[in-house]
Amino acid sequence: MQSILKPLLSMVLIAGSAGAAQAQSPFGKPEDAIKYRQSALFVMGQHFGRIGAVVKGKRPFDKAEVAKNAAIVEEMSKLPWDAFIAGTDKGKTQAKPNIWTEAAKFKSRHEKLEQETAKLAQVAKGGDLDAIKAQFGETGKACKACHDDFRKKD
Ligand code: ASC
Repeated sequence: MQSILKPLLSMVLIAGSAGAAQAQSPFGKPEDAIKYRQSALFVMGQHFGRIGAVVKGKRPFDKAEVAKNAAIVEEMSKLPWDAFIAGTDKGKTQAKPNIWTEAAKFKSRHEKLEQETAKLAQVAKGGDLDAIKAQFGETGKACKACHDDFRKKD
């Protein structure tokens, strides 16, 4: 009896822990993870673009508005990364498979972005347009560095 129960028990335990590991993902479906990260990146792009319009002189400089946009950019820049879960290089996504094979490089890229957006939010609060322009440029470089390596062109 012992000899039958033991392997059965270990099978149950293995199945249980696999279930627990899967339950760690907050996303119901892989498509939801893709939609989530695209949504955060889209909102970030919209608000970054509004600052860009000011930087390019296409929209009047309103200090409070720029600060608000920069705070949203900072917050959004924290969100997409946990949604790059395994298996989500397939489907409606421009994510390149090397996100998962060069994970450390991808992490350093998004951490750089998060640092630059935090600086942008800080500088925007100060209200110095020249400083905002400079930090807008640095933040854009961080966007581009990641896109160049990890986003499909199409
Ligand atoms: C944007 C936007 C991006 C970045 C990138 C910067 O406004 O939507 O993805 O800037 O183009 O190089």
